[in-house]
Amino acid sequence: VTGMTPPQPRRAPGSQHVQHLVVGAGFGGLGTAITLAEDGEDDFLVIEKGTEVGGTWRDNTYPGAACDVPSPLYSFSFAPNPDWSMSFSPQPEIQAYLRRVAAESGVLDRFRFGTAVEHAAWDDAAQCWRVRLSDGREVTSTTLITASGGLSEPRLPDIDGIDSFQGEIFHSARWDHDVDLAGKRVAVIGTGASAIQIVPEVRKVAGHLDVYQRTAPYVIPRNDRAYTRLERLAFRHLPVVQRAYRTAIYWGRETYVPGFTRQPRLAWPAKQLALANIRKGIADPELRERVTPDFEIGCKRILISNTWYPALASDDVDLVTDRIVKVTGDAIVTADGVERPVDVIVVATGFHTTDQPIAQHVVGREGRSLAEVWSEGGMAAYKGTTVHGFPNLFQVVGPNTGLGHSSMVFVIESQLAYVRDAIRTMRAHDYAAVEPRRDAQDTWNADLQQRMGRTVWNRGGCASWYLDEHGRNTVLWPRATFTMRRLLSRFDSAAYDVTAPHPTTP
Ligand code: N01
Repeated sequence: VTGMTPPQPRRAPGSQHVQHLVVGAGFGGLGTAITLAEDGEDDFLVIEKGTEVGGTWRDNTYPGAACDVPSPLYSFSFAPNPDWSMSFSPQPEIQAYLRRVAAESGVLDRFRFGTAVEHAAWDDAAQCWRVRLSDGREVTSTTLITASGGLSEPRLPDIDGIDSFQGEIFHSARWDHDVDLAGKRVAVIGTGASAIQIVPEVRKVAGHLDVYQRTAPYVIPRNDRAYTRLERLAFRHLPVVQRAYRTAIYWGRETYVPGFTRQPRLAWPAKQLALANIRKGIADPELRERVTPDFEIGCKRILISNTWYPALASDDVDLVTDRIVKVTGDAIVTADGVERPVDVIVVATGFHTTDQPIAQHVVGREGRSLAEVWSEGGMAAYKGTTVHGFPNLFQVVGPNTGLGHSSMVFVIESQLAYVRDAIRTMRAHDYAAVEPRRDAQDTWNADLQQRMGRTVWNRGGCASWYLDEHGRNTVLWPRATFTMRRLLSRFDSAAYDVTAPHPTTP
């Protein structure tokens, strides 16, 4: 027999069945859709709560939004982008790229925008996912492929009185472009990757800017430049040139960064670069001291900017390092008792990372949600992609697949190789369901966590969004990315319980 036997679920009247239901239309969801179509797996539906493709690159439109991964690494390998203008791409170019790839791939007719997955439960009798959408419809599917993003749900700070603020307030990933910042007193809370891009831009228009720093980050120079006309011509007409850039950057990063996460002495040059960046950007010794990090470099994401320190050093910007104790109707109050009036608060406080919101909505074979299962020991999956107790669930950018040093597009393509081989295997052997065995998943995670213990992320003396409440790093991949690619190159059925189709329809 060849071909997954189509399940014959009990359906609600008017419900639709598809072979594959994909959640999310960012790099992950779009890549999944294109891959499925390429394999002739045309019976799929992509559910996206936003109004178009793009994911994080659609949502993050704040001033200065740009990628901190070099452009040549930031496209699908099957769709290089000849249009990059800079060595680090601004957000509008990435969003334009994703729109173009989506339009040219011919898959958009299977995307349902403006719709969210409210509930997805595995029906063990019918061997399918039963999914309720926000538009009230029910869809059943053989596989559920979540590509809802690791950095998609804003994390709002729990600050006393913040709800009583009478001015404008919004998260960095939900920028309110209707708010005119010209001449206003603006506060930016946070000093992560988003804030360091926002502050230098907002400073140019705001009347005054207060930057609230809880932890000083390491910031190294951003070696950004516009590509020359010759380079751009080459990208367009000689794709091999961009491929060569891509290979050189990839291997340059791969040979240095994964090693330095485990060997502090290898991090020394990066630390010197960051400290020199402070000296170059800030003359005042007192301010220099306040922006100097007190943990090992690499423990948190290393940021890149040439404009962050000069912005902090400028007269119209104050760096506030006293803890925020409350927000009033028109001011922010810090632990030293100072009350700073403010018209607009930009909350650049990051995302829900170790508590993925999609996990609350996905319910497995035993009637428990992913969130419930993960609340016991933290996020865990097999090969970052499949989860014991959740048959035919595939997660693109699942637990421990994040990178601090290279491109998530590489990770996504590695995972897609695994997912497509899983689907081929299911078809070839007529499996109705595949589910990683608990022992395989446990062994995989024990190895990951053992490796993690040796990295700067766990022992570098910082609190970061990589660590969950148990202090486990369930976000990052602790090995070289080519190792990930190799380990995900084939679907390993031996690690799975497989189910033959039910002979009769329930
Ligand atoms: O978020 P973050 P982000 N009171 O979590 C502070 C990617 N990204 O949006 O360090 C006061 O890093 C918090 O302080 P602390 C990239 O992977 C990529 O900036 O926890 N402060 C921190 O300073 C990145 O790592 C690009 O002590 C509070 C900040 O808010 C990830 O997104 C661009 C607080 C949050 O920093 C997230 O970056 C932008 C509170 N209650 C982002 N709560 C690219 O260029 C939090 N903070 C590709």
